[in-house]
Amino acid sequence: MVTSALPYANGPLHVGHVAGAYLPADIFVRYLRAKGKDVVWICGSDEHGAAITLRAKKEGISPQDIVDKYHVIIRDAFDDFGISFDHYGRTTSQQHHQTAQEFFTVLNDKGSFEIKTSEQFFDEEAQQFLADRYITGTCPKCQYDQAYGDQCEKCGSTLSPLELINPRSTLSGSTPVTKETSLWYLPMGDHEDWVKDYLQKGILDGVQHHDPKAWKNHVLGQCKSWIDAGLQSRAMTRDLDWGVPVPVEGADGKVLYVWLDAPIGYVSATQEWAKKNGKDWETYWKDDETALIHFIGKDNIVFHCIIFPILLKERGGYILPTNVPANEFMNLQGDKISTSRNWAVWLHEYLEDFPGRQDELRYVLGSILPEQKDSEFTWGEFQDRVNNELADILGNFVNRAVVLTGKYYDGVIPKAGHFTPEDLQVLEDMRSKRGIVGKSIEAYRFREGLQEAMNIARIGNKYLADSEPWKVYKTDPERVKTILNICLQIVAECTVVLDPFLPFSMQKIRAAMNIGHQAWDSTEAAFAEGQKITSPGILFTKIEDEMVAQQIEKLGSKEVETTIEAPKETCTFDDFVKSDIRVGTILEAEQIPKTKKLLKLRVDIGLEVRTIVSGIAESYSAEDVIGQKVSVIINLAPRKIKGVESEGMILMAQNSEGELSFISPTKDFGSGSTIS
Ligand code: B3M
Ligand code: ZN
Repeated sequence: MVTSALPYANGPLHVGHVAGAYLPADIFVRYLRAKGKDVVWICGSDEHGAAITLRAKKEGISPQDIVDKYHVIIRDAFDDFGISFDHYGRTTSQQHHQTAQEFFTVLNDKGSFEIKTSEQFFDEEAQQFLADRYITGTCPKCQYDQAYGDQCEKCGSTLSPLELINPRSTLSGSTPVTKETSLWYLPMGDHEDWVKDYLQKGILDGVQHHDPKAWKNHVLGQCKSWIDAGLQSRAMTRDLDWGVPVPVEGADGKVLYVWLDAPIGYVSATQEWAKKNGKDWETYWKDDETALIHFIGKDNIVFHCIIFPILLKERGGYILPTNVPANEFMNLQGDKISTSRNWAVWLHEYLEDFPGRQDELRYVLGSILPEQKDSEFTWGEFQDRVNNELADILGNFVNRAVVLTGKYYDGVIPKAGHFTPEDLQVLEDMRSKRGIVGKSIEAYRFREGLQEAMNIARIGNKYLADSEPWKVYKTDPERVKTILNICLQIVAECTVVLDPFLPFSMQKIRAAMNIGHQAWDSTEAAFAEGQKITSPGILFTKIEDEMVAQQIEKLGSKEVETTIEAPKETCTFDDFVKSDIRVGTILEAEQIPKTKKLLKLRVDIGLEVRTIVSGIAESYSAEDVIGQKVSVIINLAPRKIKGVESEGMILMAQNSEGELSFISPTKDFGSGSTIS
């Protein structure tokens, strides 16, 4: 039973997502299928939670419209990219709601939750309780000032809203009040002992469940620091109107916490798959012989390694994860991937810009997967790897082997004659790779596996160069039959061992060579001598400099989504006209020592010249502002800032990135002109 994290249906997928939880799982599952394992791979859209409702608010459409839109975009991009899920579900499906509610009911009836009434943050303007991404504030652990109510994205700490310093509503920007409500808590502390044994020793219910050494260090490390801090009770319900309703009488207006409902999505999607395929879903979730493997990104680790296992064990009868091979993050072209800055390579856009070239991206991402630490994608490396490795090594080798067979033998695979010791060595080297690659894949070392699989093409290339059939043909045509037979065996071997990584190109080769999809453990010959083959055509064309330049150009350039600040409370006209705002001209400016932001300005406001301290130095340097026309409030009471008496305030426009801009008349108006 293999799962990949359910992406939030609140935006399209980028290469970071792909490299985190999807491409590695696809390689793994394609391999298991070739091994003949009974494997099912499940994913789907995560359609609940604040990620969805906040996005809906931003786009000005309903949450249902948001998930309908992105579910299709995400599903189709996966499909197009060859991500071969057995089933891609969604958490708004009826099956899911039913399964999630039943799961909750069983736990609730068993007394697995503690129902507690307590004060929670509430936004009076929006009339809504605030949790998760609805509330931000300063992280108590690292002081980052944009931490969310459930998690600090800077230091990775998992938080509760009440821990935030300086909490603010993300809906209205206002400081929340507290209001009483009841929540269902999972008392995770009660489970600490067995969770420790399970994660640290791999022991569950007194028996060896898995080998903890097979888990990645960074995964166990994150779990350990969570457990060492003491497992806190965590609320499993939310007072919201979008989500799976809490199936308890009197719990109107309450839904399941998205991190309770989403992982159950793996189960409900398996049920949907089973129904469609005449299978029994319980084989995959309740049979001790089944290994459950979760592919995720590193921000989802504690949910899959601690919280979901507690829920599964409490529910009873379910198996627990055998491994959670989480990946770290992939950066892009020297910076963090960022949706809001459009610093991303979007999967659906790649597929449009590079039609039919899925394997190129699969190859490059597969070579740089962030398996043990963060990694980085650059378009330059993309070009290098496609041109120097895929095209020059793999593509070139396959092409030469097939073309020479066409030229000398009319496309009929020649019969091998006598094998030299070198021939036998090459065949042995080639055959040894299957086992090596298989071991790497089973250990979740996909980069290493891909590298080893590509070595088969390297062996082939070298063999061709060393044996020079184009020269030998003139003197010993019989010998060339053996050489090309061996080359074609190497090509056929590629179609098995590279298939999990490069399924599109391997399929093309198999079709051209008229060979089937061989099982991983098969020792039968891949083809019969005398069989006719055709050319698969050019497998990989080179990436031109211009294409690289275009892609780099595109980064960060599209209309950037802005976070528009919520409107302030209404104020009266009379209040407003009390402000006396004038056009001023900056005459002098100097940075205030030991400050980053402050400039001391002398500003001509027509009536007189004033000293004004202004926090603009991160956007403007002192030299730049001399002579600048600005807007000044001149009737504020004077204020001492860093020992300087400030006699007014410059009005500035500020964008969502925090950058400042002067506001000045677009005609040449003199100092002292009024603004109203
Ligand atoms: N949707 C979180 C994420 O995209 C979440 C994963 C759910 S897996 C059950 O980071
Ligand atoms: Zn933090």
